[in-house]
Amino acid sequence: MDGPTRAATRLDRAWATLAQHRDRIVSLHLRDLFAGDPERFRRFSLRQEDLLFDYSKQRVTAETMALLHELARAADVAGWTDRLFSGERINSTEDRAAYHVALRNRSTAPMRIDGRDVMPDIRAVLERMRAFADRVRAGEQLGATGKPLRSVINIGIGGSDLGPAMADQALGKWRHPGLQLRHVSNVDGADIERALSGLDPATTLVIVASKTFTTQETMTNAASARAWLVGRLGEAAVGKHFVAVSTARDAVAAFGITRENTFGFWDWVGGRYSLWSAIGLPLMIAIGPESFDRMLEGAHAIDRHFRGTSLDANIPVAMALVGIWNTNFLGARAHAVLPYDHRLRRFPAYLQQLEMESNGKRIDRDGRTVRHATCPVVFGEPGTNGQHALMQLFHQGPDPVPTDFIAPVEPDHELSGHHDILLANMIAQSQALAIGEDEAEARAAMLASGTGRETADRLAPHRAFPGNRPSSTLLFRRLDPYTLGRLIALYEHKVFVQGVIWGVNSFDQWGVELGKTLARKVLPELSLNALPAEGQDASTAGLIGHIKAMRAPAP
Ligand code: G6Q
Repeated sequence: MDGPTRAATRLDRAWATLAQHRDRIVSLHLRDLFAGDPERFRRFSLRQEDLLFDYSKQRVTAETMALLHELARAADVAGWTDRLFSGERINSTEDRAAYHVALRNRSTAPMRIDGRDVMPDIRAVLERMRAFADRVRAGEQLGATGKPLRSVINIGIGGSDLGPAMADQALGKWRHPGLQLRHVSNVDGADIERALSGLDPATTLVIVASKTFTTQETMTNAASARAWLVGRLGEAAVGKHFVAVSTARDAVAAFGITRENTFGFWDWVGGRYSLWSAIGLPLMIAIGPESFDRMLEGAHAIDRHFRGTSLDANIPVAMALVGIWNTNFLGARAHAVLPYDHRLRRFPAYLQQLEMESNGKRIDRDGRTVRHATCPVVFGEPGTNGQHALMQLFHQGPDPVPTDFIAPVEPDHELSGHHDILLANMIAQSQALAIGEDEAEARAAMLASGTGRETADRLAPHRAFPGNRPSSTLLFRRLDPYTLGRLIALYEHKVFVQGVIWGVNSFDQWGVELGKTLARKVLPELSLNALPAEGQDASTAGLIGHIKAMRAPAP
């Protein structure tokens, strides 16, 4: 047998062994697992500095984890991790490296792509970002009329928006008090209208963040912002009020943004992995270069943990493997992320892109259809809000929704009472999901509180909680830039490991292309003067026709 065939056989065997194991333990209830092992929390929780990952409420045994580790070995997670960290072109469909780990490399080690160390370029851009951010923060970056720039609008979408927007909200406490930062992503004019409203163009800095500088939404919003500024301050003001973050220098220059105001990055930085690059500029302006550095350090600490820790103590590996177990062996098709920290309320949306754009694939790296499920639907809401909305389905719906609970042990506010209530609720939710309450217990509780027997019998099935619903809990001391960096990097590496095991390229996103092409065709057909749409399916033609009919002036 040659090497690749041997590896494929080993992988097939690992999947098959796990399936047999699942059949043997699928009837075990988390109640029994906890009752049978007082040490379960210790056995199934991992630590990195003050960060705790508790996966004891996952439906796994020691044997499950051992078999999942064998799956990771059979899929060559270690080899792929080496390729990730050595700048190989692992994004095979775009023939690029995926080298976000270099962006936050805080060591003196070189990081090479094709033999060339990229660290000097990374450090040079970071230095320019720091100098610019410091000037804005100090009120030394002046607009066309000589006033300091005090409002910053970041225009970008997808990877050029979600990271800075999420992190800005998460780290509001670190934000410069004299600056306001707004984020615009949607091509819906309501978004930019809201962002510009009430702003004085003379004190506004617009950051156009687009790797390609061709994205329709971003360029449309940038043009509107430009028109808004030029209308009030004149064409010559553009150079003082617009900054670009992009890899496309020529397109940036054509827009009228100077080289001095352009912050570059590289094709090996994927959009959804780009917060660590110049895409983080609005965040750096808001929280300051030192806090931004702390975020990079946090991510780097997780890079070291991921790379240097054995499979059985490795948090991103454990996150990935329990996700694979839930998706591929227990049949879960959704995954919820519930931050019990209101500042992290955009974190689920951020992870939605990270996970679903990376691993929402059905074709493997070799162009074949995958034989197993890949990325589940990822969604979430902050706790405790979610408890009063979507969690009904988690507790009593027919299908389990594996859940990640995330919380800081210490709050960053002085209000008494709140934080313990928050944490108590989070712990109670994971307990209710895991342990549940059967019909007999529900009936007994009703009888004890004075409900009549007939009513108790009738309501017992409605009030029972089956339990055995898996969740993990991530706890850390405080939410600060360092820890936010760690959290993001944990999920990045989780996604990476899952992509390796599912055999997909986690770093392309061809799924967004067809819609873009079709939108270009539909756009002119919406014009009132356009002839009725030809070659469109009946629904598309019908919708276009309906919009035009509603817009047509009354006869
Ligand atoms: C992310 C994707 C995508 C991208 C946006 C914006 O990984 O590549 O979300 O970030 O489409 O692209 P531009 O930065 O080129 O405008």
